[in-house]
Parts: sequence; structure tokens; C-alpha cells
Amino acid sequence: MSAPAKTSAPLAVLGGSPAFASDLHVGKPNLGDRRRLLARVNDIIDRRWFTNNGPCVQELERRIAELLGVKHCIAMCNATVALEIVTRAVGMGAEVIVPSFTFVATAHALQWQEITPVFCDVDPRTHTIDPAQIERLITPRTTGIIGVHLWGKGCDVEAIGEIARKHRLKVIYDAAHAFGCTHRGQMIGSFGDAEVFSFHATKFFNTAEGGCVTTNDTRIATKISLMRNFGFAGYDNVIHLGTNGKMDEFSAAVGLTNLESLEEFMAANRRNYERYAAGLAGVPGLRLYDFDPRERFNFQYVVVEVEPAGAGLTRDELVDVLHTEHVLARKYFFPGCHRMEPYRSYFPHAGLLLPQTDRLTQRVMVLPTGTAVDEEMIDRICGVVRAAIERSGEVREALELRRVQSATG
Ligand code: T4K
Repeated sequence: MSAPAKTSAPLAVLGGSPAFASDLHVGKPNLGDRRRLLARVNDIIDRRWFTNNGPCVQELERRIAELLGVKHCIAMCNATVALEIVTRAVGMGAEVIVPSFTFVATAHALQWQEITPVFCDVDPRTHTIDPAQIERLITPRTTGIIGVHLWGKGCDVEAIGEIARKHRLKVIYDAAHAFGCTHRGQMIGSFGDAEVFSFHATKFFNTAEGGCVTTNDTRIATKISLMRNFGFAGYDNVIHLGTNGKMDEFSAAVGLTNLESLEEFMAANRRNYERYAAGLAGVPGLRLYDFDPRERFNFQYVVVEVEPAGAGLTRDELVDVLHTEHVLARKYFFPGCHRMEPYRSYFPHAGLLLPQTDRLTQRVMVLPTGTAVDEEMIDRICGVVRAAIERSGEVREALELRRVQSATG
């Protein structure tokens, strides 16, 4: 293994050539063995059974339940619809406490059903919902808590469980990022009343579009299975309110194929993460989000906090520099749900209770990883970041000049 780049790269923003000839994305999909996938697709075509709880969906559900050590896995068309269904299935309504530092789908899934998301601040180190803040947000209208295992890190499920028991609240975990991860040695998937995973194309384990709900509660699982298929309990027999949340066979085939390469994807992400850690070590003003080595992680997000006083550049400036190099770093989850519509109109002062969220949304950037990214590319990215911070004064001036030029045409 060659040593990570430590030297100053000639930056595009200062007149050099971009580090990459084409765009490098954060979310380029992983794909397992193409031949295995095509064989499965051929079988689906031969069977002429494309959706509605087909054999690929059933097999995927079985395998995921086995992997996560949970009784029930119900495959879904995506995690957003899964969240909508599961909040109804467990009986959430009125107000639900949820972090604002998350993808907007977590909040939208509630608001879509006219359930009010009550935004809670996060722990500055773990970026997950801060249990110490939850209790003061509880009102007589509170029906539940949705914790988000952000970046794959498990929430403090023990503290949340205790609060929920004390106040008789339902608990769901948005585990969109946490497939294959553990919390205190236990696979994420069995915590709370139910957990929801996303298998969107940009997730390290994907089904193109898709997701699932996992739970050990058979009553909830039965309800969710009905609700994802219009409430049908057999031909012409609707016994429950429902919607269409089904996963199709082609997505399930992608899932089954990708599941066979899960360890390979995780190993690639871990290797990339370690390369970033080496390449960014000692760079002033940067903190790479870290993971407990005793846990199993999927490392699908390489998360860096930029502290402007130390780096000499803000997160936004560093992201601008990376974009000029065709490295499409992302500002997840800027600006925070509470600063997006409709929430900022409904709750214009929500930020007063969310100082950590507001700080993180200004500082966090996410760098490209996955099987499409190799160590040499990471060395180049780290070289850009190092050079930008070493030459922060010049970089700031060059960015300012660009801004003025683009504003004046
Ligand atoms: N809860 C949480 C905590 C979540 O993070 C998410 C989703 C959900 C719930 C809801 O899950 P789903 O309903 O989606 O199953 C992406 C994903 O679309 C979204 O699924 C994900 N979180 C979020 C963190 O990231 P965006 O807005 O960043 O952009 P998107 O989808 O355009 O993808 C990012 C980049 O990836 C693109 O710029 C290009 C690249 N890309 C994307 C696709 C789809 C590819 O190279 N190939 C592709 O096929 O949301």
C-alpha cells in the first residue's frame, strides 16, 4: 500500500486542473455479481410474477430476518413509505419527537399523516437524538419517539426505552443508514417497536428503490403486511386501511444479489474509511466522525466536521473547493429539517432548542466512498483537502472572486 498523499495538490480553484476528470458522487450504487443478477431477472421474466409478494421478495425477507436476528422482516417500496406505514401501525398520532438532524423523509413521513414532528436536538459527538433533551419536549399530545441511527451509529436505545416506558410512548427507529450495524453487540433491527431500513440506490446495500420494516412483534408485523397491500387479506377481502408499499421482484433480485456481496461492500467501505483517516490525520480544524471499534459498522458515510477557526475555511468553502475538483461532497443534513418547508413556516423558532443541530448542519460534510472509490482516489481527495487548508487565505480570495464574477455575469 502506498503512503497517503501529504503534499500540496495544485488546486483547480487556484488555476490548476481538477483532480478528477468527471464527477465523483457520494452515492454511486454498489452492485454485486452482475451474472447472478441477470440470472435472477431472467427467472422473474420466465415466471411472469413481477410483484405482490413474489418469491424473490419472500426470500429477501427471510434472509434479512436471519441476518439481523429478528422475527419479522417486511420488504417495502422505500423507507419513506415504510415509515408512514409503521407509524400508523404502532398507533402514533398527534405529536412525535424526532431529531431535526436527519434526512427530511423522517419528518415528512409524520407530517404527511398530519402528525406533528417535534424536533429534538442531538448529541454533539454521536449526532443521534439526545435522550436528555427528549423529556422536556413531552406534552399530553406526545405519542412516540422516532430515533435515527444516523451514519449507522445506534441511538442510545436504553435511555430512550426507559423514557418511553415511563411515559407510555411508542418507539420506532429510522435505521435507514444502519443495515448490518450493531449496537452494544446486537444487530440493529430488533430495537423499539419496529425499525425501518432504506435500500435506496445510494445506500451501501441497495435494491435500487426499497426498504424494509423489522420487528419482533407479530401483531405489528401482521398489520404492516396488510397495510402495505391495500389491506387485502386475500382476493376481494379488504380488512384494513392500507396503501401500496410493496417491493417488486426486480428490486428484490437486486437485493438478493447485493446481499451475497455484503461483506465485500463493508470491507471496501472500511478500507476507504481507514484511508481517509490516515490521509486527513493532523489536518487542523477537521474531525473525522469515529466509530466504536467494538461494534460492527457499514462505514457507508465518511463524515467530516469542519471547524472554521482551525481549518481557516468554512465547511461551505471546503465543499466549494471539492466541487471544483469534481468531488461532489455533500452537506448532509443541511440545513436541518426545522429549516426546511413546511417546518420553518410552522415552527419559525424551533432553532432556539436545537443549538447542536444548527452547529452540525453548518459543519458536516460527507465524502465519496463505496466500491466505486479506491485508495488512490482517496489520496487525491485528501491531497485537495490538505492543500486547501494549507493555502486557506489564497483559496478564500479565489472563491470570493468567483462569487463576484458569477454575480456580475
Ligand atoms: N431516513 C433517513 C435517515 C434517510 O437518510 C433516508 C434516505 C430516508 C429515511 C428515506 O429513505 P428512502 O425513502 O429514500 O428509501 C439521498 C437518497 O436519495 C436518500 O435515499 C438518502 N436517505 C439520502 C441520505 O441521500 P440525495 O438528496 O442526496 O440525492 P440523490 O438520491 O440524488 O443521490 C445522491 C448522489 O448519488 C447523486 O448526486 C448521484 C448519485 N447517484 C444517485 C443515484 C440515485 C448515483 O450515482 N446513482 C444513482 O442511481 O438523497
